[in-house]
Amino acid sequence: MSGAPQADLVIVANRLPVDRVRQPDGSVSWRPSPGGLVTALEPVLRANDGAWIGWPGSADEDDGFEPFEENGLSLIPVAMSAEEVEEFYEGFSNGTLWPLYHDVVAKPEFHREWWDSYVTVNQRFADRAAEVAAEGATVWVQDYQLQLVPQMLRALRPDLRIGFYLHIPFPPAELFSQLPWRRQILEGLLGADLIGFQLPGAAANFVRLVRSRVGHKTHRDTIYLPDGRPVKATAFPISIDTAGFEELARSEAVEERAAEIREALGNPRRIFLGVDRLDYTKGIYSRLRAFGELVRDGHLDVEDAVFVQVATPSRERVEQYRILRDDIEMLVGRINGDHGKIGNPAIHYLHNSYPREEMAAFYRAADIMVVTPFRDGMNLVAKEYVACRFEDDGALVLSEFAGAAQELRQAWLVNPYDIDGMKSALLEAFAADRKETSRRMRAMRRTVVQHDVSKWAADFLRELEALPEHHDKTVREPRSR
Ligand code: ADQ
Repeated sequence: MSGAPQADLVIVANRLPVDRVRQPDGSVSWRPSPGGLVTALEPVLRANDGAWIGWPGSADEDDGFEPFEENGLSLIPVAMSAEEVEEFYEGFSNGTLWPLYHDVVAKPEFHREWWDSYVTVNQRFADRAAEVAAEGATVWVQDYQLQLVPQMLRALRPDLRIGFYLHIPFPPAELFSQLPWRRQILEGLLGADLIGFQLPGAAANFVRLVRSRVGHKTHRDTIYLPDGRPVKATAFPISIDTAGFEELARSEAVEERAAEIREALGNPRRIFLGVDRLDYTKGIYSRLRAFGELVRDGHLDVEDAVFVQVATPSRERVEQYRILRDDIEMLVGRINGDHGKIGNPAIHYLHNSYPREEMAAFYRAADIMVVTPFRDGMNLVAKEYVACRFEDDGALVLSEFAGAAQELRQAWLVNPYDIDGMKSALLEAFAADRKETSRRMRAMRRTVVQHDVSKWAADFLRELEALPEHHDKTVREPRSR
């Protein structure tokens, strides 16, 4: 392919780590949208002539889709039409797979046109990866939007080493089996040499499904395909840039901003904080209800305790997300109307996205972080909070259905379906003394410091390289970090 680099390491993800912005004069420019994934992968991409293939986030097919360099990274945009955004992205990815993989918390919709679009767009990503990857290169495909890419890519380029990582849960067979295209998805994933999941239980669900639905032989975490190629399915719990967050949290600017936030909230005794994408899997409504009842029943006083809920706008064109937003905003209005006082609303609700510095300031200002998803692959917010609490203080109330609960055992673990249980946990965390919170936080901090996102990426790539293979190139370690 003309102009495209020949990369030894290729990341294929639904989104590029930049946003495509069309200027008023019609020209196209790029705005970085940094996330944990790019922070973790940047050094290893640089050391391996790496390239990142992804959609730049706006529907457009015309121009501005040539490969380009941004901060020394080779970025390769994949275009999507408005119809594909609707059918592939909002439809099959977020209306079918997202609810199905999250315990059917919402009802998944099955539409054959959505599936057709999923196949078409996956093929486009696979074609692009096949053009860009050097002979024997490593290609790492990310997440539920691209589950067919491993098989499609292997058909085009059997010389490649292919990894896949699923950021969201992988459901039990009883739920996955509802999917009319279940076999195609399983076979799509089996194009990879290594399939990574957040938790061992998810990997086990996958292996069991392959055995029962596709009929391949399996032994522990390995699947043996009829042509003798083994596929390994195993857990790699993702993490965050722990040192980066801690450094931010220790900065004077963030410390000052945290004090400002506390001051603006009236210096209450305790600040509760929720930070989530506005998504029905995150359990925002139930947690606010639990807090509202504690205020209503006089267990908490709005002069002592305040709840700050930061909700990032998300998937706003999808009907279920619009309804969720209305429901939450109505609840916040009702709780504040019934129990707030002048200058002391019970809940501060912010529907906005913030820079990392502001997020760190929120984490520093909060005494009790409340993370209560009904189901979550990992939940990075919980880990970010822990990373920012370098004085070993602060309490974490965490849903047992977040992947993070398997590592952060010392949190106040709750069942988000049990409103009374959540109320008790919120009260316990509210009343906990410094000795108790320190004991818990110290242990959690050890986990998050030892397992950061660089380790996650290195562990995955090392395992992928170690698998028996027919390739000769290996991923080089970054020279300096
Ligand atoms: P998400 O569902 O998006 O991720 P999460 O893991 O919590 O959930 O990550 C959210 C990220 O967005 C965090 O880094 C957080 O700081 C940031 N964020 C949230 N609200 C924000 C705001 N208002 N402004 C700015 N930033 C905000 C999916 C899966 C998770 C899995 C991750 C990574 O659903 O289970 O942990 O991928 O694999």
